[in-house]
This record gives sequence, structure tokens and C-alpha cells, in this order.
Amino acid sequence: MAQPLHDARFLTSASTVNTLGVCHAEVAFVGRSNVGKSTLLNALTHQKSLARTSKTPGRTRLINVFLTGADRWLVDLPGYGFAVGPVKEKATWQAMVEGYLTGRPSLKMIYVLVDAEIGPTKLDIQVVEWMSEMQLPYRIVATKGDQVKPSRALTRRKELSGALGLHPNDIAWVSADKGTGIAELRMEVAGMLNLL
Ligand SMILES: Nc1nc2c(ncn2[C@@H]2O[C@H](COP(=O)(O)OP(=O)(O)OP(=O)(O)O)[C@@H](O)[C@H]2O)c(=O)[nH]1
Ligand SMILES: [Mg+2]
Repeated sequence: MAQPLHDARFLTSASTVNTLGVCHAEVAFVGRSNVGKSTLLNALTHQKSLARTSKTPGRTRLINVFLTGADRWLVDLPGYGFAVGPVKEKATWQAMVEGYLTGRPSLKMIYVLVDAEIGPTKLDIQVVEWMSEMQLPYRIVATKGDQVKPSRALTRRKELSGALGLHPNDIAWVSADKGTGIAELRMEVAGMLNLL
């Protein structure tokens, strides 16, 4: 395929993993509200408004599934750490996202998005620890790289990766705004989905 992921189209939204059908392979995008999950998905698929984005955290409220190829999925998940809203809603979020992440045998990789300038937050670290415990496959993607001053980039990379117990090269560094790192990540995702 010359341009993998470019054919992505909306398939379905779900509030529970139980109603999702089967697919050949899927990857998911998780992270704090507002970290740029939906924007990254649009950049990877080369589409402006495939996944809805917003300046207001909490835009994505459901498990949103996008189809690429005949039976491969890209899954946009609601963000965590969205402070506003009743406690009950947070419990619903947790059940929805954790249920999805642990309930999909075809899930090949979870891309955990961390803000390059702000992260990792305590919650980011908790999520990564939980994934390690659950033995889920994950990879850290540092987003909004354009927000980090070039003079601080090297230090920031060391800080962010160090806080997660990783080497800077273990992390995919991207900016959806500037397009940095997007082509590389697209090829990686396509490989995970066995599209290459
Ligand atoms: N500067 C900059 N801003 C970005 C980048 N990616 C996303 N944003 C902005 O960050 C905000 C949130 O982006 P979304 O993609 O909606 O974030 P999300 O993680 O899907 O958020 P929820 O659906 O609420 O969990 C928007 O205002 C985006 O324009 C980037 O690479 N650089
Ligand atoms: Mg979103």
C-alpha cells in the first residue's frame, strides 16, 4: 500500500467493549484529555476531521473505531484525568477504557500519548504502570513537540523518558501541528496492523 492509513473511515462508536465486533488487528490511542489523541489520528490518516478534536478537554466520550484496509482498526479512546464531571462518570470511563484495553485479543499496540512539554503526569505514570502489570503492549508517544523550545528539547527528552524509566529513543516524538515524526509513526502503526 503506497499510503497506509489514508483510507481510514469511521466505523462505529461504543460505550462498552462487549458490543464491538471482531477485526484482524487493531491499535489504540490513549492518554490524558487534551493530549492530542484525536489530532494525532487525523495526522496519521492524513485527514482533517476524521476524529473530532477540541480545545475543551473531554471531547471524545466513547470508544471510536476507524476502519483501515478491509479489517484493521484504529481506536480513539476518551482521555483520562478530565477533572470536571461527577465521580460516577469517571468510574464509567475507567470501566469503558480498562474493559476495552484488557478485552481485545486483536489489540496489537496501545499508543500512550504524553504531552512533550507537560508530561509525564502522575496519572500518565499510573496508567503505564497498570499496563505493565497487565502485560499489555504499549509504546509512549510524546505529543505537541512544537511546544517545546528547541533549546530545551534535549533536556526535556531526557526528563520525560527518565520519569518513565525509558531511554529517549524508546519514545516516538511527534508534532501533529508541524508534521514532525508523523510519517515514521504512520509506518510503525501500519506495520503493527500488518499492512506493509
Ligand atoms: N501545538 C499543538 N497543539 C496540538 C497538537 N496536537 C493537538 N493539539 C491541540 O490540543 C488540543 C486537544 O487536541 P485533541 O486531539 O482534541 O485531544 P484529545 O486527546 O483527543 O482530547 P480528548 O478527546 O478530550 O481526550 C486541540 O486544541 C489541538 O489543536 C500539536 O501537535 N501541537
Ligand atoms: Mg479526542
